[in-house]
Amino acid sequence: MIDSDTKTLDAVVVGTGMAGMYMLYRLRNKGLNVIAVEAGTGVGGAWYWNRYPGCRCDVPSIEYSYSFSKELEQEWDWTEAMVGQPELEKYLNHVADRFDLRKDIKFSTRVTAASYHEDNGRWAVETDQGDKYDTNYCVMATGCLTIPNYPDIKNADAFKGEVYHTATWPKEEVDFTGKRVAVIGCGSSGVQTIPVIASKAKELIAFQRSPVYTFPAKNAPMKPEFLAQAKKDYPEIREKQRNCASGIAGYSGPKKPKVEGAPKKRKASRKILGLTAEQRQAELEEFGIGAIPNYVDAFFNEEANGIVREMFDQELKRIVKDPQKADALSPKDYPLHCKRPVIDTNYYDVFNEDHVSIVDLRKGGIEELTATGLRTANAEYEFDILVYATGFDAMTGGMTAIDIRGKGGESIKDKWADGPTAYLGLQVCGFPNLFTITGPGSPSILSNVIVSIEYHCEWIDQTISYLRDNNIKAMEAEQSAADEWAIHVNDAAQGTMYVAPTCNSWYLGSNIEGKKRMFMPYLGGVDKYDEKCREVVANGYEGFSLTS
Ligand code: N01
Repeated sequence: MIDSDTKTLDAVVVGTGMAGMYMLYRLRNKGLNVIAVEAGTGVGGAWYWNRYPGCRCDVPSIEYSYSFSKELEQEWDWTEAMVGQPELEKYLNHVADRFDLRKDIKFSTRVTAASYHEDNGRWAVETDQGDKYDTNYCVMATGCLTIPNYPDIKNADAFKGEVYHTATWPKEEVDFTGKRVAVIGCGSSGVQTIPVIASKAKELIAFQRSPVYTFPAKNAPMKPEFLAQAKKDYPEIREKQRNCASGIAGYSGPKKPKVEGAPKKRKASRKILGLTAEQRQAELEEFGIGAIPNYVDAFFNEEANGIVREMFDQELKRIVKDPQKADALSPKDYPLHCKRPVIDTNYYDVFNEDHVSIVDLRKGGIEELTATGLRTANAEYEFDILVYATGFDAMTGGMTAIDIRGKGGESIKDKWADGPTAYLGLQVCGFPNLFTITGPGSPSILSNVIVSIEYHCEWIDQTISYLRDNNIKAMEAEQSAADEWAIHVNDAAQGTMYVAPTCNSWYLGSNIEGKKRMFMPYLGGVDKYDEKCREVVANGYEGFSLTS
């Protein structure tokens, strides 16, 4: 029974990051009655919430942009090779205005519950603002990195100073001038924010549990002639993005004509095994620390990984002058490529400054927060501002934070208690007509995520057309297909450093206590994944059950 306050819709899109915005655009264009619900006051998702100082994209902006509108591609001018959060947020606001998306977005509203009604194949969706929607389709555009992880530290509320999390940074500027600042966490967010905060603060202490492998970003202002050429070359760039594993075309400008007799530009080797110690040293000196993540054999081979780690350590010791700090920053406990390699601007250099110190929590963890700071097993520290850069309940957090109930009232939390399975990362068995954009089991964050997002939105759009055209009431992933796909996703990661026994990462869910260890994203590549999805459709939505 639907009460009179309930709004009847064709589709509800949850979240308006890059995925939700494009999904809304597509579904509305096909004439569906659709609403997008957004917890923030603006669009942008990750690029709305993560507004911490130094936040920046690590994919070239030419490639980290929507491809669906040729006009948009031509009219938007990026100012840097890899732009920061403010420019990305501006771009996404421009997209929202240009395509008039805001009129169908309910801002400052969080979806709290969604339950499936088996009798009519529809979803009942509720929000924290008291909205009720009765809808045919639910599209979860809740993102892979959405729910902040607050570590479980004793007396967490004891600290009396200002407290921030990089993933929920306030819009108002935080003034670090003359302040003593503590940052807990040294992953991508910590690495980006530490040098920027340190440039203002009187003192900065980084509390680090796992050092990262980080490489120079080499960001630079956008050259107008490069941008102009990229705009001309967009059709080829997009084509290449969709037909390679990473979703990154690696665009570097127009191909230069070959000059007869010109010396060949030297490149670092593809593999480290097979090079003599002298050759490795020569490569390190010629190409620098930035060449290290490109030795492909280090992805799979422990010996190769060991060699590149030694090279990394050697460079680290050269850059960071204080041997104790260099030792603390050395990621000796786990292989390169287990976690997402970070790219940075001045991260190691900032530790050469006297007012920046590092606390190696491997030698004694945080025991508790105090009114004035925190205490580790070894010492007590005082500071004015505490910044958590402790990451996310990744891949699943955005979904499990909502009380989603499918057939028989089963909750998504229970369904995923033994690890998240979603057929192709698009649908969960027992949750008909609910789609997940970049869900677990899809390339998602192991690819240029906007390429994967656009692909998913288009697939869902076309699938909904198919369901409507064929009077299909409910579409649901079959458990056997989801299980088989989960095995394939797991197999694709085997033999890589992502699943090495010493590896703990958010890809595996092992940054969250109690979360089942399981490699969640699909490593097979964007191209192979697209091929599989197309095959599934060509075979009449093989692996999905369709009920009229
Ligand atoms: O989060 P993380 P993030 N005590 O999980 C530490 C994307 N991103 O926000 O490794 C002490 O990587 C934790 O330690 P450990 C990108 O995909 C992209 O930095 O669990 N420390 C780790 O050091 C990235 O991979 C961009 O041992 C604790 C840190 O907190 C993803 O987001 C920029 C702790 C968390 O690192 C997540 O990055 C930013 C505790 N109790 C983010 N608990 C770019 O585009 C956790 N930690 C460049």
